[in-house]
Amino acid sequence: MSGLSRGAPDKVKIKVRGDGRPLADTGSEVEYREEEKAKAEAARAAAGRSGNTELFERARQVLPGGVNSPVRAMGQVGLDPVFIESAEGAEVIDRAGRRYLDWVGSWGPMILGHTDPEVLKAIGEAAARGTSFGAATELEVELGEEVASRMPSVEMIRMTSSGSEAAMAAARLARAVTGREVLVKFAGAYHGHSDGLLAAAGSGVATHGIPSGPGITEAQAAGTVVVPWNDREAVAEALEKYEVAALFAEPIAANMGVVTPAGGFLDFLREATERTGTLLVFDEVITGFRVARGGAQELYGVNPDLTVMGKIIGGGLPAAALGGNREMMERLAPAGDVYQAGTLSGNPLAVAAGLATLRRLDNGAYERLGALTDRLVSGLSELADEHGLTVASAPGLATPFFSSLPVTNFAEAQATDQERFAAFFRAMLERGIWLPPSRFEAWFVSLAHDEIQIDRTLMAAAEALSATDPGKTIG
Ligand code: KE4
Repeated sequence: MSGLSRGAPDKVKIKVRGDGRPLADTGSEVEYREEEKAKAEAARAAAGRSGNTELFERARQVLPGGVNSPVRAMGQVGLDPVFIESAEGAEVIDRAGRRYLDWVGSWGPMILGHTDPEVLKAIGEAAARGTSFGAATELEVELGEEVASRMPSVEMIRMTSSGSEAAMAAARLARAVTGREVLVKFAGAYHGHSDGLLAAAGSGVATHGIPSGPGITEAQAAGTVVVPWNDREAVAEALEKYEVAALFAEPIAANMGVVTPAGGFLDFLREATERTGTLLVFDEVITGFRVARGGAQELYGVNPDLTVMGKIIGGGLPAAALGGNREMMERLAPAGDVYQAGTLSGNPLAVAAGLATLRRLDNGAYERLGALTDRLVSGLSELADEHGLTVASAPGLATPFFSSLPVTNFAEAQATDQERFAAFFRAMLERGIWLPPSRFEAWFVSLAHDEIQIDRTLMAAAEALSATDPGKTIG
């Protein structure tokens, strides 16, 4: 449901539901949802389908924690995971037919929203030609050309099926190119789950408070130096003390919640790595093609040596990539001697979905995404002032932190109020708003969102914050 409210007047309190029906004058979102829940439960029971709880029990028999990726679990917010059955535009729909306004967007790929007709058409046409060949295809070349035309530092890419794989390849290539071994990463940054990069990671590792140790060798752990985000002294010290192959950074951190680089920090990283012969790796799996047409490296005008990309590049299907200049990238087999491979790398369906998505992301799209983000963030910031919170954001990304102090690094993100966040999450879910179930993640804005849905989100947030703010009685 997009376009319904193009240019809705500012600050109008829209009393409308995600499906466009007017909110009953007296009814609150919670009463509406109770009605919907009762109807949906009855329909499900009649259809003889197991409820969410039973399905979760079944899932836990065959999937560790009942999920295939930890961040989907909701134990950390006091719930069983809600199983989603379908999605459409800016909404996801659970198995009981309940619709939720989606601010997760599959953790970033769905920048056009779900079931975008052009993306589905591209996938269908590709599928009709076969789903995987294990051979070179023309579309992969087109996607490489599209990415190289966008990312200032990228002349060539090597595709993988996940961001973790691409980050792992970046580490191996950096070690081969520099002849060095040590990696430096920031506490709270998440570069996927490869052994050398899992130390003090953000995202699901932070969410579940998991030590990065089990199963990782002493050597691997010792080979990774972790420093605080936005800490110039710590970076300078690490680069002086160790022979560092690569420094990994999310140029805008988004796996400790959104934490932007302090002024000049990315320029400092570029200068400090150049000075010490260290490769600078920007992990743009989240920021790439989202914060700007050419990612954060374009937004900040800082060119890394290698770029890790993912999410949007696959348009919702499994695809990711490593990118860099020709000289460095041609060290990768078969052009060079650094081995990297993948059965489904550059899969025709994922490439078709990625190309269809990227080709829609023109300047107008980024202007719209920025305007939608601004509307959401200004509304959240007003509420934050009332409730002693802070809000961080970047184009297409936002995180409300449950802290009255701005968050500049992972330690400060960890100091935010987990219980208040969890209560807020549950109150928003009751009101039909689907948020990332972790305070260490970002809300992902999409082009399928519109002003009415943003205002509905803000209305729900106002209710949810009032209902869960220990310092405020419900108005
Ligand atoms: P994947 O291996 O999940 O495709 O990408 C790993 C990755 C690498 N770099 C960054 C900056 C990332 O954010 C990610 C993955 N992001 C998480 C959510 N923040 C994915 C969700 C999940 O783990 O299920």
